[in-house]
Amino acid sequence: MHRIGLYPGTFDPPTAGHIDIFSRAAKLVDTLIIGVAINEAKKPLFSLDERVAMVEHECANLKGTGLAEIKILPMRGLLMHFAEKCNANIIVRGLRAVQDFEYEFQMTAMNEQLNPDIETIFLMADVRHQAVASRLVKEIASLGGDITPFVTPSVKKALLEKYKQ
Ligand code: COD
Repeated sequence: MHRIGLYPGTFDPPTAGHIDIFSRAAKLVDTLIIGVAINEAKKPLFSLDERVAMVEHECANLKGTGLAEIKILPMRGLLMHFAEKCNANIIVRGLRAVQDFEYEFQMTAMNEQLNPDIETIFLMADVRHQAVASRLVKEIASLGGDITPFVTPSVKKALLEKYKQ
């Protein structure tokens, strides 16, 4: 069976935690689709196009490694409709601390009822990246703190430019 994994997220911006999950997921599937959600509800700092471009950049060295084929796509509408359109058979999510569990549990249980043939799997990042969250990275950057440990130099530059405006 050709395993097509869909890792959906807001990636506002992609962090060391997301990148860790990209490479773990790429070892498990034949094709990894990273679905960058429009997610108006979260009022993203970066536009959809900016986030797709950032994820493309963060995945550049995963491409051509002989692991999964990697595709980065903008995602609008319902996750499960998008997953069906992509022929995904696996949804990949990351788990950080206990507080993620409630949200992920509810989302998975409801998605499961929308399409029971698509399995959701959860991956944990390396211990150094487990606590990293886009929301806190933005908060630290906006208050002039050093975000070097949490994002790559190009995401750091993009964040600093946003907060300079
Ligand atoms: N370590 C491990 N995992 C991490 C880390 C880390 N440090 N940081 C983030 N993650 C994981 C998150 O837990 C999540 O699983 C994934 O990476 C993406 O995180 P975010 O924050 O970028 O993205 P989310 O959680 O905002 O994405 C939510 C969706 C956009 C996927 C969701 O809202 C959605 O499906 N929207 C479409 C509409 C829909 O279908 N709604 C019904 C849902 S039941």
